[in-house]
Formats: sequence, C-alpha cells, structure tokens
Amino acid sequence: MKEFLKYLSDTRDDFDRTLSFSLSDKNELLTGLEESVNYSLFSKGKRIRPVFCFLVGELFNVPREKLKSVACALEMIHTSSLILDDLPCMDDSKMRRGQPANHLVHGQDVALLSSIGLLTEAYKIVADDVELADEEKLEAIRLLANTVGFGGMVAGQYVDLKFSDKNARSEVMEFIHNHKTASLFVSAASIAAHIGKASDPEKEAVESYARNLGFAFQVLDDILDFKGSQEEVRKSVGLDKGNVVYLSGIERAMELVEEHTRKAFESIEIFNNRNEKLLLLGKILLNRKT
Ligand code: GRG
Repeated sequence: MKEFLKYLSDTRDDFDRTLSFSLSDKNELLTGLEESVNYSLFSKGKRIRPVFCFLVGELFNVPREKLKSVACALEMIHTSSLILDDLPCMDDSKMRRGQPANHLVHGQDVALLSSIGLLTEAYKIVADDVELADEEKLEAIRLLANTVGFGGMVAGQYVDLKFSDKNARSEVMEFIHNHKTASLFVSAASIAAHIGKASDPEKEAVESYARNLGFAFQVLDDILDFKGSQEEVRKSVGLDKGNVVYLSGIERAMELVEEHTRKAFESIEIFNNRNEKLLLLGKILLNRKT
C-alpha cells in the first residue's frame, strides 16, 4: 500500500507538471480572466479523474503520453463544473478546495465566463493533441461531450436542482449521482480503454468499475459533507437537499458505498492480478477524509 501511495502521488505530480493554462491572446485586458481560471484550476484538487484515466490506460498498455490531453480535459471539465456548482443560483457554496469559491473572489460574471472557457478549452486541448490519431480524438471528444451535456452532468445537475428533496425516490438520487459524478469517471475509463484497443468485455468491465466507483465516491462525498468540518473537507459542508444522508440516513448511505464498491471490484475480476492498482485506488478513495 505504501508503494502504491507513492506511485499515486508521483502520478499526480506528473499530471500537475502537464497541466497548464494560459491565454494565447496576451492582451492585458484579459489578465483578470486568466487569473480567475488559474485560481480554480491550480487550487489543490485531488486530481482523481486524470489519475484514474492513467491507471485504466496502464491496464491496456497505453503510454501516459497518449493520455495527457484527455487527462487535462477531464480536470478542466471537472473544475469548470465546480465553479458553476458553487454559484449562488446553484449550490451557493462559499468554500472550495480550501479557498473561497471562485465567484467570491472574481465575481459571478467572471466565474461564469471562466467556467465556460475552461469547458471549451478541454475539447480544444484534445483536438490539438498530436499524439492522438484523428479517430481517437473524435471518439474522446464525443465521449466527453456526451458526459458533460444533456446525457450527463448537465442533466444530473438539473434533476438535482429541481427534484431532489426529502421525499425524492431513490431512482432520482441514483440518476443524479450517475449523471453528475459517475459519468466523468466512466468517460475517463471509456476513452483510455478505447485508445488501448480494449475488447468489448474489457471495456464494459472498466466502465462498470468506473460507474460504481464514481457512485460510491459521490455518496461518500455526501457522507463527508454530513460528518466533516469545513476545515477537514476543505469546502462548504452541510446537508443540502440532494444529499443522500438527508434522503436516506447515514446507515443507508454507508450501505450504498459498500454495495457499489463491491460491484466495482467484482467488475474488474476479469483482469485477474492485473487489476491490483484499480483495487488499491478504490480502497484509498473510499477511505478518504477530504
Ligand atoms: C459545466 C461540466 C459542466 C457541468 C454543468 C454544474 C454542473 C453541470 C454539474 C455539477 C457537477 C458536480 C459539481 C458534481 C460533484 C462531483 C464531486 C463529487 C466533486 C468533488 O470531487 P473531488 O472530491 O474534488 O474530486 P477535488 O476538489 O479534489 O477535485
């Protein structure tokens, strides 16, 4: 485990060296916009989605070099969604990644533009990647767009805003978690598997792992929001109306984490001893405190 923790932190550092953002137009009129994007993108995120993408790639012998643009795109999309999610018209959160939410520092107008800009940059970075064949880029962009848009995060956020309340059915909660959170894990896995020329059963296996792990990850996020302090969790905490603990209670929430983790681990049994890193990653994510 100690060795794997070191491997994870090296992978995260490697990713952080790859991730960069600067506007191609150096016009000083845009300095504030660039600062706002960098404020959120380079705040202390755990970088789980890019690291997960690299690990799935490793399973299919994809060199990291080939997944770097996709990894950056995943982090940009995720950061873009956090900026939007924190706005007063959404979750109205004050704290994110251990610092004030973007809109409290840069204003709601600039936060919104930063989020849209980052989202667009994510696709551009993949489209410009010379390491990827045209077919690989197209499939990656198609999968990412599907994850972000009306079939994914936008749909999940909409249902969360409009339909999550104390009486929401468990199917509503499942829809929200699968679309808002698990979907980005699934596209990380699908893209890495596609580039690694995985067979259909292998693709299904890593996608099922990602879906279940992503779901458990979100439920755990809800549990941490319920149990943790703002200092521990490094973001605004509390029970908002879409929180699983609020809907189903802490015991059911913990059962859900267990059920989905078990399903995630079962999904990758087909890889035999090649699945070890994904099993360890799952264990670490589900024992996290932030
Ligand atoms: C613009 C992409 C986009 C989407 C629009 C706003 C929105 C629709 C969706 C919100 C999705 C959202 C914020 C889901 C929460 C996912 C989640 C568990 C966030 C916390 O992830 P961590 O713990 O965070 O990986 P860090 O800060 O470590 O990166």
